[in-house]
Formats: sequence, C-alpha cells, structure tokens
Amino acid sequence: MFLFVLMKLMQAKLSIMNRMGYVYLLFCCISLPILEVHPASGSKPNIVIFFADDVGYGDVGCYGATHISTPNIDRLANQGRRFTDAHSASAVCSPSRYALITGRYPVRHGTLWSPIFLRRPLVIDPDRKTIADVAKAGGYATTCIGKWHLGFGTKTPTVWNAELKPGPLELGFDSFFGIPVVNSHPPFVFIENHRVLGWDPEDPFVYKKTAKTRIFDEKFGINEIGGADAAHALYDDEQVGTELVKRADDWISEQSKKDHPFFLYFASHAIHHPFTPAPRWKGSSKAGPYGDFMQELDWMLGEIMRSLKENGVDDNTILIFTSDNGGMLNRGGQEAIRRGHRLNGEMLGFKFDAWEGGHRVPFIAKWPGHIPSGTTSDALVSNIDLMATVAAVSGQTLKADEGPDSFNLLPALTGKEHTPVRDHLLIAPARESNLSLRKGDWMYINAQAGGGFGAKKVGEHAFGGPAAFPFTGNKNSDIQDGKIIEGAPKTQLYHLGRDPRQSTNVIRDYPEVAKQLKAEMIQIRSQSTAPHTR
Ligand SMILES: [Ca+2]
Repeated sequence: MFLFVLMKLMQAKLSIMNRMGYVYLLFCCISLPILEVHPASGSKPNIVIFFADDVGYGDVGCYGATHISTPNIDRLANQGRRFTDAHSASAVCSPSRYALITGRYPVRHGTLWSPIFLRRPLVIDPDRKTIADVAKAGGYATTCIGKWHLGFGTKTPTVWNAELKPGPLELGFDSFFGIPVVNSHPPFVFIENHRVLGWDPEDPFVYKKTAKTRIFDEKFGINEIGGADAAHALYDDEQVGTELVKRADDWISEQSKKDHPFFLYFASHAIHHPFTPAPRWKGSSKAGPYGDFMQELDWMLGEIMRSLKENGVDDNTILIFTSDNGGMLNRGGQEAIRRGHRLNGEMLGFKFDAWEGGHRVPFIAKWPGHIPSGTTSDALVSNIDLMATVAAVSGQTLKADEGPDSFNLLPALTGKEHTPVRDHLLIAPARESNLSLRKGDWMYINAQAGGGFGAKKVGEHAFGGPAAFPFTGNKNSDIQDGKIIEGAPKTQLYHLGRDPRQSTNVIRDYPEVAKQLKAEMIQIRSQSTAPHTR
C-alpha cells in the first residue's frame, strides 16, 4: 500500500515537471524573435559519414579531375559545402580511422603509425569513448558498414575461428557488416557483427595456408591465412562495392521507419588497391583501373544518396563525404598518372607522406536548410573533428578526455564561408620522424622528405618519395634528379597560403617560426589533450 502511494506521488511529481518543461519551452519559443534552429532541440538529423579509402585531392571532378567522372560527388558539392583545406589526421589508413572513431590523435596511441594487418588485435580501448558511443548516447541507432581495419579481439595473433570481440560492437556500433582488414590483405571474407560470414567450425581458418580467393595485381598475403573455404567463396572482390551499398540501403530503409535518428559510418573499400570495380565499370574512365574504381565509388555514394531520398530522410540527414588519406602512387596510380590524371591535384607527395598529397583530402558536407548549398570553404578541418561534431549535433558536451583532439565543425559547416574551428592540426605520416604540425598557413615537417613510401623504381607497388619526382613531375627545392640535395635543411617549413604546392622549403628564412612550431608540436604530443577549449 505504502509503495502504491509512493508511486502515485512520484507520477504526480513527474507530471508536474513535464508540464513545467512544456511551459518553459513555450516561454523560450515566445521570447526568441527568430527561432534559431538548434540541433539539440526537435528531431535530430540522421548522420551519414561516407569515408572513402585512398581518394586523393585531385580524384574528384569538383576538385579538378578531368579524366575521372564523379557526378554524384559533384552533386553533393552543389547541394552542400566543399572544403579545400580538409585533412585526414594521418596519411595512413588505420591511424586515420583511429582518429575519426576516437577523436584522438593517433600519435597518442603510442605505436599506431602503419596499417595494421590480420594478426593485430583491436587498437582502440573499448573503455574509450568513440564517435559511435556519442551517437548512441544521443539516441541514435548506429552501424558501421565497410572496411574496419582497426583489429578485433585481444589476442595476437587474432583468432579468426572465435567470436571477433571486442570489435565495432564493443565500441558503440549496434551492428557491423564489412571487410575485417583491407581489400588488399587477408582474410578476404565478410564479417557480420561478431562472426565471419559463412564460417563453419568444420571448415576453420588456418594460418599460413593459401586462401581460395581470386587473384588480382596488388592483392597481397593470399598465403597468410586459408581454410574457411565457404566463407571465402562469399567474398568476390568485384562485388564488394555492390554488396556494401545493398547493406547500407537495407539499413537506411529499416531505420527510416523508426522514430529515432540514425548514424551510419560507411567506410568504402574503394579506391584502395587492388582495383576491382564491378565489370560494368571497367574501361569507364580515362584513368585506367584506378579511375574505373573511382567511378564505382562515385556510384556507391550516389546509391546512398538515392536511398536517403527514397526513404524520405534526405532533408533531415547530414551527409559527409571524405577520405582516409591521399592518393597512392601504386601501380594503378602510376598508370592513372601516365594517362594524364593527377591523383592529388597539384599537391606534393602521396598517401603516407607528411606532404600535402598525403593527407589533404576532399571533404564535402550536405545538410539541407542548414549548410548553404553550392558553397566552398577554405577553413582548416579534419576527420578527427567528426566526433565533436556528432556530439554538437546531438546536443551533447564532451568531457576533456573524450575525443580530446576533436573540434566541433558545425560553425564551419553552417556558418559563413570561412569560419575557423581550429588553427592547428597535428598530422601523422607513416614515419614517426616526419610528424608535422599545421598552424595557420604554416606547415612544419620534422624531417626531410615526406616520410612515406620510398620504393625507387617505376612499376614498384610502393613507388614514392623523392625518387618518384621525375615520374610525377613534382618539384621541391630540397630535391633534384630524384634525390635530396646535399646540404638540404634537415626539417621543412612551408607557407601554404603562398606556396600550396610546397615547391620551396623556407625554413632557413623563418627559423623562429619553425622553432615555435616544433615546440608546439612537442607540447601537443606530450599533453593528453589538444590546447583548446570547446
Ligand atoms: Ca587509405
């Protein structure tokens, strides 16, 4: 009886509180002459992040590509805002994804400079708050579809015959479907939530056995893990794009019928080597297989845009397209260059480099009614900022140690064309020695060259660095005839406002600027959070 009375009293109190809230809300609405649209109030927009792989600054039509046609990405730019100074926080696949998911510089991880492969466990501590955790706490349904590339489980080597956890589901995603590592490295199977699709205990994975999988140029490690024939049979390299898009379409259709918003992190396998678009794309571009794969990627984005529209959620969805790092001078990239395509536009260097070509990437955002359509911004932004942006969109405040290096991009997305949200960015290439700091227009690189790929001959998969300059036509004052000049400065400084192509290392003209940037770089690295308030 006492309990019953207590419950009634509590209900009455809650009811009064609800009414007070309603009166307060009414008061707020009346007192504001212009009702500002605040993302935290009313229905929250859905969020879709289309994270492309190895798409360089020059691979997209609206960024200057002429040998590759990207009508869907261009349409997104016409309907939204295109950023010209956007960067992945790392020039390498896995650390770049780490930055996006955790809002934390990958350098803070300690050992995450290179891509990780099949034996490596999950590189994100499940106790760390992620972008998916933030979305979930904001009432969003969450999923990851596509390439994961951040490891599974806690054991080395990874036990592919067991449940693959912790993984995306332990980092805040309600579900996961996609490729475990990367399309160039095994295992060549799909994962659905905690399991390999088609896995059978009678047909287990076996390390150091040759996998039954299709052979393509620049597809590696086929002898590293085999067995699981049924699981391998479900993975056809040329159908991966079609399958991922179908899964995304199904998920969007399902979520659009529900009364909560959704967060889709779609990480495309394209255009990472091997270049395996569906047969209908072969020969479709003027840049060889590289361009054909890019055109399939554009189609994939178009399919997601179509799905949002057909499900009636297009107007209430923030759609962001960007890439995990710059274009790579692999064999596909070399052929594209031979055919006259510029993977990274006029930017210096390639994927893995601290030079701009390694990390300056396309970044386009659309949100009808909030992001002015057809606009361009030269504000400095990064994929590491998406976590704080998701927090802001869903009306949440991050603690200092949650997404510590992430800045809210909303002002740059919705405001005037140049609205700065950050004045600096720590950028990690593949080699720790070349860690860099961007500050305003200045870019400081803590060693010679780009710190990326360095194979010396045309035709090699890892062709890059100074040796590639005669082939690519890149020019830099420290480099001549494919080599670093004797007596060239040990570190680099560029003023990107005056010299976006990084043709001239001006470190000897501005030693004080370089000294200051180096000190800041060391300081940011030594602190647990970025020097900012939000
Ligand atoms: Ca990549």
